[in-house]
Amino acid sequence: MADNGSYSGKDIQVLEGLEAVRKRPSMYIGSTGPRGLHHLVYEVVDNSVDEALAGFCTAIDITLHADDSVTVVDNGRGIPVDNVPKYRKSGVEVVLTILHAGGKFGGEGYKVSGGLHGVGVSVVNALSKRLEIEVRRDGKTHTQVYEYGKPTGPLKASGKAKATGTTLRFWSDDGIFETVSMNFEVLATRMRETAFLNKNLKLMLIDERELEPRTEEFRYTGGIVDFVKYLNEGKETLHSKPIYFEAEATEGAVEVALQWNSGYSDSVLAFANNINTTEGGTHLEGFKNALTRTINDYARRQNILKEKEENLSGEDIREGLAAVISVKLRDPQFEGQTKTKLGNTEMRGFVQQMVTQGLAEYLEEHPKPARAIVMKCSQAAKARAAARKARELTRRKSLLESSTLPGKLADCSLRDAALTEIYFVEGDSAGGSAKQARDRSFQAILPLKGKILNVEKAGITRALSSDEIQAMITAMGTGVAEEFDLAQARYHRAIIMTDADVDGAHIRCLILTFFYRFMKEMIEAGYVYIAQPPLYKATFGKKHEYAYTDRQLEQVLARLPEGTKYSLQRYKGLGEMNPDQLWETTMDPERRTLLRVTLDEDNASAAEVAFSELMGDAVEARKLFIQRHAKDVRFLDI
Ligand code: 0RA
Repeated sequence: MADNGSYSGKDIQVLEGLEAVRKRPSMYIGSTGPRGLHHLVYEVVDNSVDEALAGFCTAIDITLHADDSVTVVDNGRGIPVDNVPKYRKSGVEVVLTILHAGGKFGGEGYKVSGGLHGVGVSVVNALSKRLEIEVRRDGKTHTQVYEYGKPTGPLKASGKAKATGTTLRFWSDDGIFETVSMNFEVLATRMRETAFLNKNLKLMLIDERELEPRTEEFRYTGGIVDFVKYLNEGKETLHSKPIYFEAEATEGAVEVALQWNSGYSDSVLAFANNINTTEGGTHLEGFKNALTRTINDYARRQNILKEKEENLSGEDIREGLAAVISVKLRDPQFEGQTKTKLGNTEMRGFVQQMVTQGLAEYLEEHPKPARAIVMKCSQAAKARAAARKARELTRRKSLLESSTLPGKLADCSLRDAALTEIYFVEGDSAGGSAKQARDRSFQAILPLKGKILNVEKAGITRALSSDEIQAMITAMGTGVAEEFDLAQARYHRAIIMTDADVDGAHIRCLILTFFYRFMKEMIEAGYVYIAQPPLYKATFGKKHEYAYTDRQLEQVLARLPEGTKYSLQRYKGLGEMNPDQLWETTMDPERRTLLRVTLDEDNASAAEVAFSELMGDAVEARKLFIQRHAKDVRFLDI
């Protein structure tokens, strides 16, 4: 036995397993930054969600404590406490100390784990300074404590337990993680998504770190129908209720919900066993095939699409579409670069058949919305044809003109895109300072007239006829939308430089929206940045220091020896800085700080919702969004 003093080969294997996790944490959780830290919570919660999928758990509570530990409580069956003969340990200890043990026993049902993370709770244990587990099962409460992955004693049974369930509290190891402080909003987004995908499961997120504890409850009786409503929140929709189908067979279970809005962008999200399959896969292919065929068939039958007209393309049909496809299967195959592409071939036909049948029925039974949907698709086709023509014209124009670059662009002299950068600057006066301040060998400046067009509202055809937008596109050199080619980028850093005030923030949002909708790959490639001009300059004697936040200013002033006299300048805009100051604070690569703009990969829908709520038509949605995120700018993980 393991605890009679002799050390079995199996124990050594266990320690080596968890030691390997501590040595190379990134191999198991992706990173030791904030993203990896949050994965610890997802891992624990996913295990409880597996209990819910198996039909035994209805509520999960997540508490963020003041000491940065996290507790996850569920009302499932409880992790088995009996001895597992193969390991000669309790089930609890097996789950907590053996890599990938979670799914090994306890059998049937769909599981979240085994996908993207699915590394098992043992990884959380390995990366925690301390972990306390309590299992309520067989009428008793069983507890055990671990430190750095090792049990401090055996699993002890005590007291009576009326209900069943598991409580797990862990203290992330600050010797491994860059930070151990969880972000409420990041976890809330994930919990909301989990709640959408598991109808009726109740998730509570409780933050005890503030004086006033903050609680949010996520429970959606409509499941993915509510998810689609959420994606379309504040938008004008073409039909009042999302269309919904579900089917279950030997292949697994499929649910689809979809609803068109009057906007231009689509958000089609596909999940397999609750894992967001951002690389798509067979379920998404089946859905797209069915959608394109069924809508075209209907449009022809109704003679909205005339005999000599071409078929509507998939893209035309998906314009303004919000959809969620959620499949659950017993043995999911995850492929692709990030293991987020579903490979099971049986799913293509299964989803395709269900959507074809369900959608055809819906269209027949709801002639009014059906007509609105098909008209919208056919308008999209016409707009796309017009936009193509407009783009061809711009291209031809640029071939004819000797200089194809916009007149306002002060280009740099180096031609190697990997070495060069372009500043998008708010206003002509700041543009002028930036032109004087820059190092012209590698820094290009494009001044932009105040508020550029909001491409979220305008749509592609109008956007392409705006001078400012055209200037940005030609300066970048990449083209847009289907014609986008990252390899043609004329600069590998596109830096947004706006005033540090409300207007500046608005213009920054407009430029970010432009990149997100027209050149998303620029963001994905990590080519888009935000410049950070200082807010204050404190001068004392012959010296000066810049401060970029109010807090930093306090720190700068606090460091001054007592009685030192200083003067303070508050910069209201970039224009108030002279070129030298602009160079040393904001543009000099040796001294500046740039924020790289990234999309939160764990929450594909978050950026989508953020942009449409913030930049779209609906004023109410925008107000709500701003109120909700007033203290939190992490919707874009910049
Ligand atoms: C293995 C088997 C069974 C349940 C669990 C694991 C389980 C794990 C976790 C992790 C957090 N909460 C959990 N709840 C349950 C099935 C046990 C049985 O057959 O009764």
